[in-house]
Amino acid sequence: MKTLVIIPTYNEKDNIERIVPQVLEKHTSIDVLIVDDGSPDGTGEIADLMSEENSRVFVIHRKNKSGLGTAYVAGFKYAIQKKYDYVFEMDADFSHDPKYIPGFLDAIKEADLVIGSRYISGVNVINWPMSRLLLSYYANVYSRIVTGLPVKDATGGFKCFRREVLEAIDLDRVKSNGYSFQIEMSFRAWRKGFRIKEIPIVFEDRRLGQSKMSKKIVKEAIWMVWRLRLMSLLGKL
Ligand SMILES: Nc1nc2c(ncn2[C@@H]2O[C@H](COP(=O)(O)OP(=O)(O)OP(=O)(O)O)[C@@H](O)[C@H]2O)c(=O)[nH]1
Ligand SMILES: [Mg+2]
Repeated sequence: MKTLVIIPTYNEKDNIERIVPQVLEKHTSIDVLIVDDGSPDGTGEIADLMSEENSRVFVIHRKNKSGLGTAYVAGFKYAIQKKYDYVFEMDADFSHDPKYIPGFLDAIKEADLVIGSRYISGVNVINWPMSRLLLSYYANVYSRIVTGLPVKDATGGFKCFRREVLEAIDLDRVKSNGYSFQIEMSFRAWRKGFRIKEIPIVFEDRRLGQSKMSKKIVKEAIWMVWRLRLMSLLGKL
């Protein structure tokens, strides 16, 4: 089974060089695709060097910082075109520990989408300020109430899709770009009847590099869940 791990990057020079080998060593069937948005810190050049040295590393360059959602959509289209069987979403900043990858690959045998969840056995988040944790936790409660999506960690971004799920979703209609991108992808998969499974992960806050979290991302999520509910009711998803 061919697997692609998509890692979007913006200013991750301290992380990218370390995370990619850790992903590749998990299985010989795994390739990595870095989607870099012209990082001023040179992440894109580092990615190119890694790609030159390793035939399992690929890079997509986009000129400007255009958000996580569209970065993943570009990666998904690449994965579909190259016929990867399993496609991961993963952050570059070590909040998503590559050690969980084998667990995802095991779980995907019985599911179509596997989500690494911080909130299925208590709260598994390390080093987040309480305010950020509460925001994330209640964002999940809110999104579950509004959309009905039966997932405990709908904003989590450590995921593995079967290619069929990505093929079934009209990627050009995926509108959100921040955290709500995660909700939107899972919601669309769920409404199409795909099997979603959550596995527990421990999420650790980044040690290196800067957070790209913003008020805009939170605001987007607040109305996006209503949009999803409405579109689904109208059969326009
Ligand atoms: N290509 C691309 N990658 C992005 C963009 N925004 C964030 N990323 C990457 O997406 C991943 C998650 O972003 P983070 O900055 O860690 O955002 P977060 O996890 O919500 O917040 P922190 O962990 O607190 O920093 C990281 O690998 C980022 O480098 C973007 O606009 N374009
Ligand atoms: Mg992060």
